[in-house]
Amino acid sequence: MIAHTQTLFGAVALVAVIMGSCLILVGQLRHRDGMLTTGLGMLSHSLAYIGFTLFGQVSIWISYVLANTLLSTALAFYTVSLPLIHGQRPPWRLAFAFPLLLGVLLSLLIDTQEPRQLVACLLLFTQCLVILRLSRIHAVLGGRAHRILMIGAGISLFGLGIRVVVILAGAPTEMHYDVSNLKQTVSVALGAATIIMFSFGLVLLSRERIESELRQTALRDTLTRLPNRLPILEQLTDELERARRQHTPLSIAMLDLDHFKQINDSHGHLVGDAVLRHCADHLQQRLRRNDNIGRYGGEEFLLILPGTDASGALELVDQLRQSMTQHPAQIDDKHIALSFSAGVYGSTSPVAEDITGMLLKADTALYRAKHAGRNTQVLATAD
Ligand code: GH3
Ligand code: MG
Ligand code: MG
Repeated sequence: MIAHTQTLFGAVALVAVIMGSCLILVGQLRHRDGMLTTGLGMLSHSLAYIGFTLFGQVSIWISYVLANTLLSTALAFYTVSLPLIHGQRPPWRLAFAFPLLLGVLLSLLIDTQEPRQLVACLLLFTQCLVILRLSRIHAVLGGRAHRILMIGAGISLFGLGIRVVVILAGAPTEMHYDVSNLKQTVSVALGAATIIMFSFGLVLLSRERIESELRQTALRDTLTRLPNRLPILEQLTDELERARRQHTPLSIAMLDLDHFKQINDSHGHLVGDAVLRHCADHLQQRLRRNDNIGRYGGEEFLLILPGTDASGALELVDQLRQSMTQHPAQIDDKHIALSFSAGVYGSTSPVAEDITGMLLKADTALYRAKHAGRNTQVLATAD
């Protein structure tokens, strides 16, 4: 099917202007989440296509030089949107150097045909490659939006490739914007697909980024930056599953800081908070790579020690406890001595275990450690 090229350009421009305006409204004129720049990209894209519809009717300065510069400006806006969505500083100068260069080169080559067309294709091609690369770099872990952006950039590269092949094959007039043929129809349709995929991909990327941020905030304790109760218990469930499958031992330890109320009472809650941060950092830095730690409660931490039996766990907790007593927290000019008590439970046959039972045993052992005078660890008995 061969469509009337300029009507097709006009239809795509209309779609782009509607989508761009919606995005600008959603972005509320703030460019922090990348929506404003994405919307401006769409508007620029649509203006470029309106310019193409006027090819042959107005001066070539408007329908070719200005229109292609606007198209390049649209790609520059998409380029800066990617880091903006991630709250990073975008490469403004690099991104907008392309339309500037394109505008200058096309002005210089205005009286030529193939060189002018090839330069436009080459610069737009490079911009799509930059978008392709940035889409990879700025992918959200586990997200899919970057794939849509990469496909969009790929489609655009393909469309530009068609134009280059036709121009190099000696038929540049076939790619004039007022000529209707199958190659033009395909090329403009690919341009439309690019606009839709870029806008959709960037909006989706922004959503994925916000969701990932919310997930992080919900699962991380804001004070200590450790996983909070929910994720550390999920981790325990996963580790228990793995230990069952692989028939490996699994140990846990419940740690509770000694006389923490006194620290709050003598130095105030803010210092208490700083002490908690110190404890979390201290413990985390001394754990092995496969071990996990989470903030289980106020000043209680849960350690998960995969592949470790009871005696190994007891030894590790003893080392952590000694190291904690040897390193008082230094908050402002205060040195605050610290210790913890711990209940340790290790299982060599995790098949028969469940996490509630394991936690109960570790907690009972912790209670005994407190009663034994604190600053010690007690190994839980299997029953
Ligand atoms: P014990 O040796 O028996 O554990 O004595 P303790 O004083 O530590 O007693 P307990 O564990 O019952 O008290 C914990 C205290 O920790 C009470 C609470 O005010 C304080 N706490 C809990 N969460 C926070 C926090 O986020 N910041 C601060 N500053 N204090 C906290
Ligand atoms: Mg305590
Ligand atoms: Mg406590």
